Amino acid sequence: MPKNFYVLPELPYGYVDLAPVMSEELLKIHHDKHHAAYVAGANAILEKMDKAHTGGAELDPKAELKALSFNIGGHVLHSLFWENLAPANNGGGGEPGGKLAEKIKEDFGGFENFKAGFIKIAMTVEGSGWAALTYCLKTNRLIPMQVEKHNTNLYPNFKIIMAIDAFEHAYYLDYKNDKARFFEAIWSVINWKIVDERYKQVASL
Ligand code: MN3
Repeated sequence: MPKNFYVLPELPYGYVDLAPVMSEELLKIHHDKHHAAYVAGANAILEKMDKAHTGGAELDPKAELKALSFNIGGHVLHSLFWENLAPANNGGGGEPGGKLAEKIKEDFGGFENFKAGFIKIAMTVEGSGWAALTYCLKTNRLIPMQVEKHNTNLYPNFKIIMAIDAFEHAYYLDYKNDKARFFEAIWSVINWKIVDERYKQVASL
C-alpha cells in the first residue's frame, strides 16, 4: 500500500445546521481553519519524517514528535467531535438510548448525573483541552478523560466514545468568556446514536 496523508473530513451536516449552538461563522472557522491546520501540520511533519528516515532531512525528534502528536491528536479528536454532533431535532440532543443508556444508569445513576459531572469535567479543563468519555474493557467502566491540549492525559488504547472540544476556539466567537453557556448548550446537538454505536463497538456488545 502506498503511503498517504491525513485528509480533512467533510462535516456530516451543513455549516448552518448546528446554530444557534454553534454559529455558521464559528463552525466554519473551527472546521476549515483550526481542524484543517492540524491536518496540514501533521502532514508537513510526516513528509519531513519520510525524508529524515531515508537520510534526506534532519529531524528534531523532541520538538517534532511533540508537534506531530499535537496535530494528529487534534485531527483525531476533531473527527470524533464532528461525528458525535448532529443538528438539534435531527439526530442531535435528547438522551442516550439503548445499551449506552443502561450503562450510564448503572455507572452514574442516570443521565442527569452524568451530564452534570461531564459539564464539570469540561469546565475545569485547564487552558486548552477536551472532555472525553472512554470505556475501559478491563474494568467495565465508562471513564471520563480530560485531555490536555490534544494528548497529555490520554489513557493509551482506551477508545473515546464521545468528545467535547474545550479549546477557546470552540466557543469564543459565539459565547465570549461564558463557556458555561456553551457546555450547557452543546447537549442539544450531541448525536447519541453515534455515541451508543461507538460504545457497543468498544464494549463488543
Ligand atoms: Mn477545536
